[in-house]
Amino acid sequence: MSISGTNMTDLNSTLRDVASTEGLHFFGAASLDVREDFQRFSEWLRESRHGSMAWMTNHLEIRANPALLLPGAKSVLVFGFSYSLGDHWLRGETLSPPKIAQYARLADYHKFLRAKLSRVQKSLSNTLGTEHQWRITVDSAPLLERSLAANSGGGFIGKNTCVIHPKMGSFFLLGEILTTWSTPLAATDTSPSRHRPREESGGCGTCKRCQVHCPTGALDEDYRIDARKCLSYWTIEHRGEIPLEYWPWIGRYVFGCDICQLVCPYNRGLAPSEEARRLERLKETPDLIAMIGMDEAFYERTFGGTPLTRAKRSGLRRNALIAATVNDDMRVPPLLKILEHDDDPIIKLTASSAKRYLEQKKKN
Ligand code: B12
Ligand code: SF4
Ligand code: SF4
Repeated sequence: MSISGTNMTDLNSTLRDVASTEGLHFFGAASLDVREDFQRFSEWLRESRHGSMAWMTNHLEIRANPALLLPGAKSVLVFGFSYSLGDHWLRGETLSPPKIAQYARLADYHKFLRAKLSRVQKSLSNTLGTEHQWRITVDSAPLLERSLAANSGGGFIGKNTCVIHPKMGSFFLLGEILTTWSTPLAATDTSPSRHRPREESGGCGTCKRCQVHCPTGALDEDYRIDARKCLSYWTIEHRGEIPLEYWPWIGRYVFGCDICQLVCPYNRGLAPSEEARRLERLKETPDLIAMIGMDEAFYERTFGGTPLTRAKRSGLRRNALIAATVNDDMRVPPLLKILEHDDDPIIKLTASSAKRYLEQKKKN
């Protein structure tokens, strides 16, 4: 078969080489038809499962029809970037001291993954000529990325709602290239499998480990999440106070949460990805008291260029204050007197709640 004089087998292998050099473990192509999943998404919004993420209700017409993002778009190329740093779930794990989710310990994927996809796209343009239009998105447009990934053959959607590749597990990030090219590319793995698949073809079967281990009951229905109960939502996306019922778990995960993936059999024995190690920025959780008291300079120096900036300085100080409080850090009580007069209203409120939390704990 030939497209603009290009042999498809050659194109697939060129793309495979470029993707592999970039540390992208998978690519596949899909049509832009996500109507069925858009119905699921609309239902999810109707039930207010998005909590305070009001931005999720914007641009619904694009989520329903991704072709609106690029005039004449016919298909999408989906890429997966494996980011495992080798975290594992140990039986009876306490996860103390407080952890940061694996993806967030790397440089900000919105930037490095976009740069990788940009190089891939250039190589495609070089091969195919200039007749096609392209648009790169990495969690930057209102797309149903998991649906597109599953449609491209990049994996299946698990009961924890993540896209899981049968051989690579679920610790990968997604990026897309929308194109006016009606691509006939086949789904392709670009790197050798890093562990033995549980099932060649994937699927959850009767497993429910993620639902059983989610500490807050956020995976209350198969393949559906209630973000309002998810630690990742509270520590990353939510602006404002965090209800006390979630505090004990923020003492385990101060930013994001990986529990429903760490317990998944598809991630068992997953080795760290070399490219992820290269992009690692935070090797350990910074001292919580230093985080609570951090000024702009400390914040920029420590978290600048990482996904943690999504929570802003205020959100990170709030999370650190909660984690230090529930972990009985002796430095917290004297600090609360100062924090109750902090310039940031969220810190003021969290400090008052921390005081109540500690008083209550003393009584019990
Ligand atoms: C909002 C959001 C969140 C929210 C809500 C999570 C959620 N599950 O919806 C919060 C803040 C909680 C969150 C957390 C995390 N997120 Co997030 N998040 C997003 C975002 C921006 C939108 C997701 C969305 O539309 N949710 C609404 C629900 C309804 O959609 P959905 O879960 O994608 O479900 C679709 C399919 O599952 C399908 N579907 C629904 N029901 C059913 C039923 C069946 C039977 C089937 C077959 C399909 C199906 O239809 C749905 C609509 O398309 C995407 C980026 C993007 N633009 O897609 C990243 C994204 C999903 N997040 C990602 C990551 C890495 C995470 C975290 C791991 C980060 C962390 N360590 O803390 C956690 C994982 C928590 C979890 N179990 O999902 C990655 C996931 C990669 C992957 N391998 O799946 C994405 C794709 C970002 C990226 N570009 O890589 N996230
Ligand atoms: S990320 Fe954590 S809190 Fe959220 S669904 Fe998974 S296990 Fe539950
Ligand atoms: S833990 Fe089990 S049920 Fe959950 S996503 Fe993994 S295989 Fe599916």
